[in-house]
Amino acid sequence: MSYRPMALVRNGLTALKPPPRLVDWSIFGIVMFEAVSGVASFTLATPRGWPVFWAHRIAGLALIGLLCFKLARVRYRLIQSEQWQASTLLSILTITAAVGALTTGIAWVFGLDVRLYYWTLLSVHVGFGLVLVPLMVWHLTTRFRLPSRRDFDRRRTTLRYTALLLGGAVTYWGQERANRILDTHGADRRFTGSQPRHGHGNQGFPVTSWVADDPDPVDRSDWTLTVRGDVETPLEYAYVTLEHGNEAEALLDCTSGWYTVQRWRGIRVGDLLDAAEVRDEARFVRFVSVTGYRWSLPIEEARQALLATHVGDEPLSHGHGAPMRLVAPGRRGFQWVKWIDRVDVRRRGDPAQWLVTLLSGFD
Ligand SMILES: Nc1nc2c(c(=O)[nH]1)N[C@H]1C(S)=C(S)[C@@H](COP(=O)(O)O)O[C@H]1N2
Ligand SMILES: [Mo]
Repeated sequence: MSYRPMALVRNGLTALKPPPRLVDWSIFGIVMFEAVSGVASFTLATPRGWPVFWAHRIAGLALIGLLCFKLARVRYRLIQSEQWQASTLLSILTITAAVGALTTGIAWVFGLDVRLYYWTLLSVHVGFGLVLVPLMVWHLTTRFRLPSRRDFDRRRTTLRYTALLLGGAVTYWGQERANRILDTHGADRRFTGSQPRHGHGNQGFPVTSWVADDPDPVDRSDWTLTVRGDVETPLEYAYVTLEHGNEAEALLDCTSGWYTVQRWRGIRVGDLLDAAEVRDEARFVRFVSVTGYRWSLPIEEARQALLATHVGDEPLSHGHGAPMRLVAPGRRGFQWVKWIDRVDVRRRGDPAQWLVTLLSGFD
């Protein structure tokens, strides 16, 4: 043991390093955790969901430590071309996806707001994550080894993982401190990671589609809103009868990484349901776009939602969902269905809606 500072750091790191197989399995475990928490985070819009975002960030930073151990171990296999095998390419792709996901994630926390083509850095981060998962599974199957009993010294293993996660937590805390001290855009992020868009009305925030939905403009004079399903009185409204309604301020938080607070105007879903005389057995309200894109809310929540015709005193533009779009406070942007022409009152939820939001717009 030497007492020169570098040697101390090196010895400290070596003491933290779990056995190789455990490193491999931990990397796999964290990547899976990141995938699951990342996907789950897309459905969270209220501050209650913050632990998921924090866990995702801390685990991601802890992953850096594990990747360093791993890369230190396999570096010769990667840099000496005599040692290359078919699986080396897979390893390199896997590393690239992991490093891509980590760097874009970290840059996003610092508030870097560049676009690649038209994707935000956060969307690129998600993209890297989505390719990383199958690569990781494939990579693991080419060199499959279970960890052995010997790999688990209980005290040491606990200590090492505590240190790794604490390291991740402290690093994330440091990142947030740095954001505030340097006053980066990262400091304005919501707990979801979304950055603010401060304008008002149609021009105040971007037009976004979840995947590929992109209908032709809907002619207001041709358009009607239908309310049907588990109701005593199915209804059909023309646009002019819906124009004057309630106002509400609500926050739209898109999973591509921005949010906006706007004043919306339209008709309260609760009023529509009362007019249609909902039957007792009704449990869900499904909002359906002219494109087929749709989302359902539990009926009590739906009552509080708004079917907006206006934003910031302007009639909705086509891109923002004219003639009518859902304003669902407490829900993520992809659930705020645009170009709505039908409201279905139902007894059941609609699991297929998940798939439809992804596929709608593809022919
Ligand atoms: N019909 C339909 N509604 C949709 C979408 C879509 O692709 N199709 N995208 C959703 C997503 S992902 C978001 S963030 C918001 C964006 O609303 P905006 O374009 O008015 O900003 O609309 C939602 N409503
Ligand atoms: Mo979105």
